[in-house]
Amino acid sequence: MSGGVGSGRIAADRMRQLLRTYLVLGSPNCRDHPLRVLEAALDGGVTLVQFREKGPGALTGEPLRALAAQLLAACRRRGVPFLVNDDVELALAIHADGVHVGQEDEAAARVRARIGDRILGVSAHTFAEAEAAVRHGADYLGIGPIYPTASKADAKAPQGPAILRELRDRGITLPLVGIGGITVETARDVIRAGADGVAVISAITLADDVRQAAAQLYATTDAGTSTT
Ligand code: FQP
Ligand code: MG
Repeated sequence: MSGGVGSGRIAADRMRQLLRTYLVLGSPNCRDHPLRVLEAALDGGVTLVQFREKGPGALTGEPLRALAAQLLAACRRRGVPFLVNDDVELALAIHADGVHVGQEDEAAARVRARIGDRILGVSAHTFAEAEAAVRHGADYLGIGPIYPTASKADAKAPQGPAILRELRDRGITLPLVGIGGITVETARDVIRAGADGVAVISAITLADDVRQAAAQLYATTDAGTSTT
């Protein structure tokens, strides 16, 4: 796992593997207790987890911290790294494996200085944002929204998988994960366009069978076995 004393920044190849099936979740996204949803998703094979407590009824204060610690512990039991969205303070308090920040959050370079070698993910919507995030010390970029999404109230216009191809063509080699409205039906297209993996909320958290949904996404995102 990243961030151990003296272990240095995560290697790009390891980061690519972790991005394969990336679950983003918080209590507003879950019909069941988030811990139960997370456990089922881990059973299904998710490779990385981001705690994103946003939306109607989002927890704050001590209940927020307690849930984060509980979800982190579940990930630790399975050896799956656990990142915190936006909240660097919370990430440091619970000793999370990293942080994900967007363009309107604390500046990436500042977050890098605060978190040391922990994993830093940065959202980018354009080549200019991607290029800047690379310079500011991101370990991976979250690119989206690829498709329309209901999970983020202030989401920008969907860009389609073509944005990933554009970033690759223009020389971005950092690990990339697509996010926004991705389903088991479209995950393959996102990988083919140049992503190392897919990040999803509802495709897993709102599935009738969470474990199966995670397993299907994992099976679909194997970058090495494309047959088309
Ligand atoms: N990509 C990823 C992931 N996670 C995210 N949370 C975002 C993009 C979006 O700050 P941001 O980040 O634009 O919005 P919010 O804080 O509401 O999520 F890493 F998973 F690809
Ligand atoms: Mg954010």
